[in-house]
Amino acid sequence: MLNRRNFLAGAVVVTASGALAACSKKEASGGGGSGSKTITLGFSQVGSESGWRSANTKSVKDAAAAAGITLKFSDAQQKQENQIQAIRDYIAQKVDVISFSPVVTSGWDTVLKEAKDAKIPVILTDRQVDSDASLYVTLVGSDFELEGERMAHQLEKVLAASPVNPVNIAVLEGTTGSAPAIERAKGFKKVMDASHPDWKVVVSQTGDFTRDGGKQVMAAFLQSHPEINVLFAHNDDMGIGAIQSIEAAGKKAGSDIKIVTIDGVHDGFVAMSQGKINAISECNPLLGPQLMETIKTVLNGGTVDKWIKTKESDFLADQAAALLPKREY
Ligand code: GYE
Repeated sequence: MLNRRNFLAGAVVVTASGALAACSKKEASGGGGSGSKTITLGFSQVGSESGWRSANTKSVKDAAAAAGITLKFSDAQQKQENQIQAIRDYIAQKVDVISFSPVVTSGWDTVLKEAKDAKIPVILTDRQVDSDASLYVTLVGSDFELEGERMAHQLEKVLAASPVNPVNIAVLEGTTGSAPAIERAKGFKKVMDASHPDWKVVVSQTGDFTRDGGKQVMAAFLQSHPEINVLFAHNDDMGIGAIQSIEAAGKKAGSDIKIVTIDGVHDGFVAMSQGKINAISECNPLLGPQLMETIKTVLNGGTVDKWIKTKESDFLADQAAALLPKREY
């Protein structure tokens, strides 16, 4: 139950007519049967900022190969201008479909219109944009606001087992302007406002989703706010970086400062099994198979939901050691 991995089968909504079309229209079927045309996908990745991203990149590459889809892949190094350039290159190359994980939510209208004018469908993956929804087909990715809410509920459990008073929270935010940073903060605040007037966010700043960012920013937090006793990091990597600074400051991660993070990557689970991270809310990076299935459905004229969500679980430290060997990323 806790480690559900069966979402891939259930989450893509393919209508009956879409499924039939997928059987009859050979030209977009991929996989190289006689007379079939292989699908070419242009994919612009955010970067390689975290363990989550490495697992996501591997999932996309593996799933494209398994689906017989030709993948043109580019890494934007967390820069929007690089993503816009990559998308323009894919349009010029007349790929069949474009997919990208937008580094930030805003600023995509022009390039998305260019793709639409070129009649190339765009499928967002992982992160949302704030553009008009007519400019993309669907988003395959997680509900980040819900992740923020789930994280707050995990913190409730951590504090119930080991109370602190007052609750002085530091937040390491993800990339400024990115959907996960905006939505996770929103979800967490929603639960705080509704149920925890005693929780106080004493400091909150971006660590750009990187381990080094988490380390540097936490070191500064500890200087300016020695009263911190809880850390909410928007991803595992920043939490792991922060642990280094917490230990360097002579404090105990997981007890002097409770730590809750989002993602559930291997290294996050290792830190949780050592009691240094108290709870993790999972964000599943294995979006590749769902993305390829969605691409085939769309190119074959099928119907998909506007948002194909990922199912995820929550974990507490005492579960980590047993679950670690079974983790897929
Ligand atoms: O949580 C973080 C990564 O967009 C869900 O990006 C993704 C986030 C993930 O850098 O580790």
